[in-house]
Amino acid sequence: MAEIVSARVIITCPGRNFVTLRIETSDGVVGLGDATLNGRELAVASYLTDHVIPCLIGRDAHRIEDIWQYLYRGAYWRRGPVTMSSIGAVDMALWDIKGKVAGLPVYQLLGGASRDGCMVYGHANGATIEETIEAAIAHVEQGYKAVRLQAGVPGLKATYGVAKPGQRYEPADASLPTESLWSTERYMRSVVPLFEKAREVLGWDVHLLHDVHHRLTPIEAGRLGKDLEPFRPFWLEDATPAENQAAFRIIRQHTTVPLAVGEIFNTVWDAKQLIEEQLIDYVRATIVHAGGLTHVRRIAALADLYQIRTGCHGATDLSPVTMAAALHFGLSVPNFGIQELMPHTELTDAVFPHAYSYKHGMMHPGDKPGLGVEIDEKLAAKYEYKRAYLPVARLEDGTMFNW
Ligand code: CS2
Ligand code: MG
Repeated sequence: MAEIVSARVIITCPGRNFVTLRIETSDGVVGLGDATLNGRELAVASYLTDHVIPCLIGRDAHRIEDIWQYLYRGAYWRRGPVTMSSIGAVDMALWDIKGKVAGLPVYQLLGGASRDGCMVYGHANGATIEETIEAAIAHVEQGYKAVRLQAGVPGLKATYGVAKPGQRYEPADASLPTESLWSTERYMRSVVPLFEKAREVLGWDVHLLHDVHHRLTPIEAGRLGKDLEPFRPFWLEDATPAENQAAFRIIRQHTTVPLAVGEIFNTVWDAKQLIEEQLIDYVRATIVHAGGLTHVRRIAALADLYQIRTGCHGATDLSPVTMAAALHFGLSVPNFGIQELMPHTELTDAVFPHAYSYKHGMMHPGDKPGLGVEIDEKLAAKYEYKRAYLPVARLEDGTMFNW
């Protein structure tokens, strides 16, 4: 038995907020879990500190599945991003502990490596098509085999996925939500020229991805997909809001462009119909927000029955602890598709020293026991939480819209 004797939440803001759960056993083994929910961090911190941690003390850290079921069924109020990010953090920390006790990297506990490394995609973005293509060329020169293209939309002041001039992309940009304007018409006119130019300059040996970020109706998404078919996108992401899973039937009727969805999913129920009706090609649910390794493995196993692959979310608002867990999962899961990589800042990497590494367009979690990531608490303590919100979006007539 590895009795849980203490657990606490560490909140730090080395340029952006991260919430980390630290669990310690009676043998002094420490496990870490990411609990970061961009823009709602303190809700998860409180859910863990005030409602979960009291129930963990005295339990056997090795009973990962039982603790998962206890926290899911025992909550009564199931699902949702706050609950499932909290369960995800506990789950990651317990797998970290189990690996450390076994002296094995977590991927070995998940069935061992199914591949030599995890193919990743980077973010190429710019205010114009030219800037975006330049950023894509830079990624290809760094060895990336896959690049996501996001360009500014002519006539719009700001666009999701596009960094402010001279800054890294960080969507949580203000202590109250900033408001951005959206125009589907302007956007729809801008994507085909971007892909046309990209294929002309980059050729066909690099995978090109694009994130629609929940902005289109199903029929608009079908039209965009059809327009992009000649440029063979690797995927069109979040083409339409996915609460209505059946809406993807409309997109499927109009285009063969592969569809990816799910970075905001938090349980398999969010994707069940999409998977069973094969309405998507990649599922993006990730370790922190979808209940940890224990649950994301279940989502991937269901997806595998329908030849759907993983494409885990990997933005900078997921901490290096999630990146580590996602790479252990990605190295082992049979239906791995691709892993998103938005490199963290050097400061974040200093707060979270880790064993994972990038080489020639692939990443590997490393072979340190557990998840292979630590937290430098002394350094973390220097960076106090700073409230930050994701933007909101309105149409040009003022109507609230999807950000
Ligand atoms: C984006 C994210 O990486 C992506 O695919 O959708 O950057 C997303 O906007 C942020 O994670 C929101 O916090
Ligand atoms: Mg996205």
